[in-house]
Amino acid sequence: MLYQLLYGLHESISAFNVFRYITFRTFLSIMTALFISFVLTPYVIKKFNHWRIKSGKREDVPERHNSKRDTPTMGGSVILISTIIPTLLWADLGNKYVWIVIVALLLFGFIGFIDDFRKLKNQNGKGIKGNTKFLLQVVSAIVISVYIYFGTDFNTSLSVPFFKNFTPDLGLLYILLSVFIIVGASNSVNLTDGLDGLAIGPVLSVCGTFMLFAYLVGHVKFANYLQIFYVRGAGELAILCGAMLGAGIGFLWYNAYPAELFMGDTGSLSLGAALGVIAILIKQEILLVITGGIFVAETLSVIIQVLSYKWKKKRIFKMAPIHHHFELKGWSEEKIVVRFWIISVILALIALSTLKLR
Ligand code: 57M
Repeated sequence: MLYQLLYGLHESISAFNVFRYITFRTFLSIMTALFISFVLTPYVIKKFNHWRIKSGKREDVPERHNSKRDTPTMGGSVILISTIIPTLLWADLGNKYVWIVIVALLLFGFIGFIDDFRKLKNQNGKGIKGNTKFLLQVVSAIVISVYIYFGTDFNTSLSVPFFKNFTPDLGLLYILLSVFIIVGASNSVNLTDGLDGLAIGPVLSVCGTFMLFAYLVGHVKFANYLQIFYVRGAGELAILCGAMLGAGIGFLWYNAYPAELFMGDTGSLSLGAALGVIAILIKQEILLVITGGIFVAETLSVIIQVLSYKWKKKRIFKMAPIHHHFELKGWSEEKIVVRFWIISVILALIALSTLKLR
């Protein structure tokens, strides 16, 4: 909104030409998100404590988690507000891609909210039924994917990191892949969200990586030079990624050990889905698997554990997702989280190397 307003004045005030630049608006978007997040979060923590919006008792958890039952949850609502407002202020609102990600944030945020709300009401950690939640996610992902396919000039070829000449065209099958990526990313971030700062750290590294990629794929000269797909209009997503980055950093300030606020499913489901949608829109679907490697590892640990228990009646990990395994091995929460962050940063660097190594 401010972008349209201020840039609209550039003919009378030439300095306002600066609002044309995505880089400048991305910077403003990060700053606005940080500001909203730092102002709003302490207030929300106070209110949520007062209204007893607490994460409640969990069963069979590593012992230390019992002290966390009074930590307020649903902090994802602040992340959503601090992401969406700066995006509406600084992005080009005529850009379809920006709206697709906003809709994904809202749809999945709403599913997460219903789940968090149910858990809160029941006070036994039980939210909406697993199947119902999954169905809602799949339906939302289908709506988004079908719109991307039919409602935009979408290129259904896959970009394979390290192989510039291998770009298989999936055609209509792309919708299936897209649904899988969105639902998978949403649930993976949710599974990872079990220790203070554990999910938001890798979300930030993926988001930062995508912010740069969005800018590059949306810029015809850079895209041609780097031999990546050019996606006209995708540069505006850098502004949204910037907002998510600022909102996430603001949230981490309070979610860092010992957490004063959890994001809840409102945050984890929506952030995961948004990262999936952005990966699709900037044509970096496979890169999401590399840069979001922590989410992939957490999910694989659950799949391996469940399969191994079903077939061999034996557990591979002391407990899945894998962060619980390290907890039960006696690692401190801070050590696990910081090490997972370090791995995320390394993965982001590997993702960046794909720009040149192809
Ligand atoms: C939700 N939620 C946290 C908080 C957060 C299939 C199975 C592997 C599913 C998995 C599962 O339910 N995972 C998703 C994890 C919970 O946090 C809330 O939930 C939101 C995210 N959805 O924002 O509101 C607790 O996590 C801790 N936490 C922090 N800091 C944070 O910043 O410490 C969260 C955020 C919080 C807090 O204690 O209360 C959660 O873990 O419940 N299930 C599991 O993870 C279960 N694993 C399991 O059953 N493993 C089995 C098999 C099935 C693979 C095995 O290994 O044999 C664990 N969950 C529970 N108990 N409740 C195991 C122990």
